[in-house]
Amino acid sequence: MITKEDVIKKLELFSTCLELSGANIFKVRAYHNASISLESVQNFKELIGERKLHTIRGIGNDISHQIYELNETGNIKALKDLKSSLPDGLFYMLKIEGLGPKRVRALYKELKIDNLKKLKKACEGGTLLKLNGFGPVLRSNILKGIEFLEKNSQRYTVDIATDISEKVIKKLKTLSKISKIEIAGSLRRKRETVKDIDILISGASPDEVSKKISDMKEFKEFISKGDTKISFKLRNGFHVDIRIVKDNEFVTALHHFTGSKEHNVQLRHLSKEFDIKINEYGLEKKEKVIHPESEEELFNILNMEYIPPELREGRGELEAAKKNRIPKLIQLSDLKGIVHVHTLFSDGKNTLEELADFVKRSGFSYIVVTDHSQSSRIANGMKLDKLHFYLSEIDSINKKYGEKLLVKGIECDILTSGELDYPNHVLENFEVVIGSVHSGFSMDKASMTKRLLRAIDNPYMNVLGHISGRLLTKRKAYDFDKEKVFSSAIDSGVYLEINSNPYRLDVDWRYIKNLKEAGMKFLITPDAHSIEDIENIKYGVGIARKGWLEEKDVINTHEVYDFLKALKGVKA
Ligand code: DGT
Ligand code: CA
Ligand code: ZN
Repeated sequence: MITKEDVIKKLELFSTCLELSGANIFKVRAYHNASISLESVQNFKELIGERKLHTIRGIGNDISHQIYELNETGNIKALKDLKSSLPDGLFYMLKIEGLGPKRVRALYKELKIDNLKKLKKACEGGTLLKLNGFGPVLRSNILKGIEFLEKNSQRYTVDIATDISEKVIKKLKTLSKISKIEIAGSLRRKRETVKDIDILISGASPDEVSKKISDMKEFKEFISKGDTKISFKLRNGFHVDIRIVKDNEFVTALHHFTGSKEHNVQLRHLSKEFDIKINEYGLEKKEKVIHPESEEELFNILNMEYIPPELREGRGELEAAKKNRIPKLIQLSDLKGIVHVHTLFSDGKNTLEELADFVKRSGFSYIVVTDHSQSSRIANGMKLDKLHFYLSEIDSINKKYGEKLLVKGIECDILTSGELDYPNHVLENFEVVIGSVHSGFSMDKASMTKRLLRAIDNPYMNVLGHISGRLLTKRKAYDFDKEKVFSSAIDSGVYLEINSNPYRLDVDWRYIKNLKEAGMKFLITPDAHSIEDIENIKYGVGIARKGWLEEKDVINTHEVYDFLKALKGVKA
């Protein structure tokens, strides 16, 4: 059965399409209002089951029948037809901050602009300014938005890349005469987004292997087919680069194609001290070629300890490895608790019971449940009258199992004023309070900084959630004074979330190492809306590793009571 959130999204899309097509404004509003009405409906499942959606104020006969159609067929035909009558480019234009359906409609109707390219031209050429309501500030914001989309739309989030790479590798493994096969490039380094998938293969005779891959029916659109390099495009547009080398070249090639480019350049420079030339085929010393058996050996030859791929970004890892100061990086198995999980109490898909049952079956020992607070309307945030039930349910489940499987948490909105979404006497009832920004993203830097600082001052907030608000490949981070906010958080004992949602992976790993050195502690969380989502923490662990974190830097590596103690430590 379809969820309420799915219906809300579809109705909003319907309203947007109507507005883009220039439909009657009352009709546009009818769909928008219907979606708003649905947000506060508690018994959606019953109403749709009994075909009584029309009893909800704001949902008329037409719309309720379209929702039944959606539920039964997975589609609304009228919406499908309407959407396909509109140029795709309009929907890309909508991704730009400041451009809603009304403005996109005006651009389309008045200036015949229906894609980003034409929009950019109109901004640069000045025709945009002729349009009513389009001034220089908006123009500059639109240009920034286009630039962001151009830079990021060709990159993929790491979850999609991981899934695809696993499928491709599975197929490649069916070929004979392959000795080794490994992911390289940014995906092996656990970057937050990737441009393509790099795969390295070795075999006794690379050209035979290459020939076989070129003949594989599964990979359709080949871009190039060489003896050592094959590139192709998958049906979904994804690029895959495969390199095929001789068996004894595998280690140096793997190191080379893992990168990063900066790391490689620095290592090559350093190897000159040893009179060694390093490239993908081997290490060359006085005309003699050495073929290390492992990456460990490769680094050892250059008088260094092994550097895990995540650290190979050219940000001080070589110096550390020379001094044997590469940290013992955190691993997935170090995590004891799963923090930041939503349930049916707000916009999650599972019940508290199901989570408790999951903890019992999994290798983890507790879950910190953190449903949304009241202002998160779209996420079905909990009104005050619901909280008592939420909290007592958690207690009674723990009692039933005779152990603390579930911890009482909340993901509390940080309002635009910087106040939290519940008063302190309510916040007091939670064991973990994650403060998150879910609205008002377009604030200027100074106001956003003030907002975050005020939230950090709240005595009950323990954790800053997805601190930058970015949605990788989709939405830019908002700006705030990192120095001020992070140092205030450290001083106040507010810890930082590493959110493992593949679209967030927020806080950015580039800040983590310095923050750790300044005394910050972290939590690696899945921000899960279902039990399946919990698996995403592997991506957060990758980010933590990129930030040089060890087990002791991450507090959900503690068992539950020590975790709560660590969390409350400074604040108390
Ligand atoms: P991406 O694809 O943008 O997500 O990032 P990478 O790091 O996977 O970059 P990619 O696919 O262009 O190249 C894979 C690796 O090959 C890269 O990490 C290092 C190596 N590589 C590529 N181009 C160069 C280069 O010009 N110089 C050096 N030293 N190494 C390179
Ligand atoms: Ca790559
Ligand atoms: Zn959130």
